[in-house]
Amino acid sequence: MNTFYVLLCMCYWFLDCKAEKKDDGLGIVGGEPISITEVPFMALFRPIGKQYHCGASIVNDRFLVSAAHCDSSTPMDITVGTDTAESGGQRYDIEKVVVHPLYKLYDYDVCVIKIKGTFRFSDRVSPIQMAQPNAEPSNGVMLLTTGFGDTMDNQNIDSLRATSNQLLGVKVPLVDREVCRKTLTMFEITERMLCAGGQRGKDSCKGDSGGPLVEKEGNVYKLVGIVSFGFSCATQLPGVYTNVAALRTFIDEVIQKNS
Ligand code: 4AZ
Repeated sequence: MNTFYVLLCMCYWFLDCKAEKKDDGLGIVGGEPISITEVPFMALFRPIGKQYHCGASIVNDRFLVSAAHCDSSTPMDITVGTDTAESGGQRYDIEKVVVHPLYKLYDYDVCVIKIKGTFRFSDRVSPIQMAQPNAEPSNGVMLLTTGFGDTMDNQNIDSLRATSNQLLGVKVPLVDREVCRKTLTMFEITERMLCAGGQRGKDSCKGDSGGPLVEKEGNVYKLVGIVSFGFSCATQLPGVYTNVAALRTFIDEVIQKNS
C-alpha cells in the first residue's frame, strides 16, 4: 500500500515537472523575447484550438506564406497580432492553402495561405515585403528568425518538448550555400534553400517551421527565408530555410490567380 502511494506521488511529481518544462515561457534556441510590434508580420498557423504548430508571415491583406510541410489535413487557422501563443491577437479562418506543386521533403518547402476576410492592419498586424526574384542576401549578413517553437535541442525526448508561449527571436548569419553543402552532407541543399546559423546554441527549431527569416535594411524588414528544416537544432550545423527569392515568382502567381 505504501509503495503504491510513493509511486503515485512520484508520478504526480514527474507530470508536474513535465508541465513546468512545457511552460517555461521561452521558442527558438538561444533567443530573446521579441514584441509583435517589432515583427507585426508574424503569424501562427496551427490546427484550430491547438496551442502550437507552425509560423507564417503576412505578405498582404489576405495572404501569408509558410512552409509546405506545415500544411495539414486537419482544419487549421491563422492568428495574428500577438506575441503570446496562447492568448491575444485576432483569429482568421483559412480559405485556401496552395502548396508548391514540386514540394518534396524538403525541396520547394513553401505554401501560400489565403484567409477568409481581410486583415485589419495596425502596429501589431502588417505585411512584410518579400525578397525580389533571385535577389538573395549576401553571405555573412545577420538575419533575424522568430517563432514560438522549441527552446532546446531535445527533439528525441518528446516528453521534454519546450515550446514557447512567448514569441522569441534570434539572429543568425547567412551561410554560403557551397559551405553549407559541405557541412550538411546528409541533405541535398538546392537553390530553393538558404542556410543560416551554425553558431552553437543559436537556432530555429521544431515548431518554428513556416516562420520568417528576415533581413533588416534600415528600418524595413524583408522576408528572405522561411524556417524549413535542420539536422537537430543549435549544433554547429546551420539551419535550412526556404529561399524566398527563388520562389517569389511562384508566390506572386498564386496571389494573383487567387485575388
Ligand atoms: C523542425 O524539426 C526543424 N534548426 C526546424 C528548423 C530547424 C531544425 C528542425 C533548424 O521543424
